[in-house]
Amino acid sequence: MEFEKLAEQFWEQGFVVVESFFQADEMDRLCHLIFEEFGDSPSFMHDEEFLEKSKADVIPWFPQREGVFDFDATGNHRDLQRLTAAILGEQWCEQYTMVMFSNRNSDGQSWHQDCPPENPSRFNLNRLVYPHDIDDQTGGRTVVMPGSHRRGVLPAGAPNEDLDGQVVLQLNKGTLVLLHGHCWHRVLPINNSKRVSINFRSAPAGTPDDITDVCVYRNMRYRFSTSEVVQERV
Ligand SMILES: O=C(O)CCC(=O)C(=O)O
Ligand SMILES: [Fe+2]
Repeated sequence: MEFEKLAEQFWEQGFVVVESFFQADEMDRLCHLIFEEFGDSPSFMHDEEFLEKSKADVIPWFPQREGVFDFDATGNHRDLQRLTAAILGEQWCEQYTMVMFSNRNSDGQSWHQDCPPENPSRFNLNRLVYPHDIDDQTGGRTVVMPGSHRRGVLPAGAPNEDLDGQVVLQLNKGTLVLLHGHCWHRVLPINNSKRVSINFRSAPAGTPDDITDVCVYRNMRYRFSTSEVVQERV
């Protein structure tokens, strides 16, 4: 694998997509585990205001916090570690594993940055693994804006509109996406199928653990730890 070339692409675009990074049987096993965990009609109580304004129609699960370690081997994949080091340098740190589940016919997620971009060297690195195909039929494709990790704050405006230059990703089972936390991204509405992604979040060495506590949307900044809108944007 050409780690340096992929790292270069990452720093140019703010993301990099590697297809067939993981084996299909490993993906099937994790997908099964996730569907077992969530069952048929899971619910998650983000407060109404957040759901309404962010359209973040997604239920997070942090397996390690519940003593579930079935995802660790995937996160510790040797080439994933190497690619991460090629991007962040040898001293990067692991944050946590977050599984994201979206129900059939749910809204996806509006444009956002995972953390405020004011300090370009303070960011999280999403390492997203897709354990099933996500295409036009399933909906829920991930949309990114190339180069936007260098463009500062996501402009205020309509939370979900198409933006010039956006790229809609094709996500086949086993695809890895590394995505800079300042890179503008969103998830399209989901059709009649469940959607999951697994995020092995990491960051440059020395990044505060709560780096993703405040998320930037086009209509607000939101703090998860206190469930409050910390800034209205117009
Ligand atoms: O599930 C995805 O494709 C993207 C999720 C996301 O926004 C994130 O992990 O920060
Ligand atoms: Fe995100």
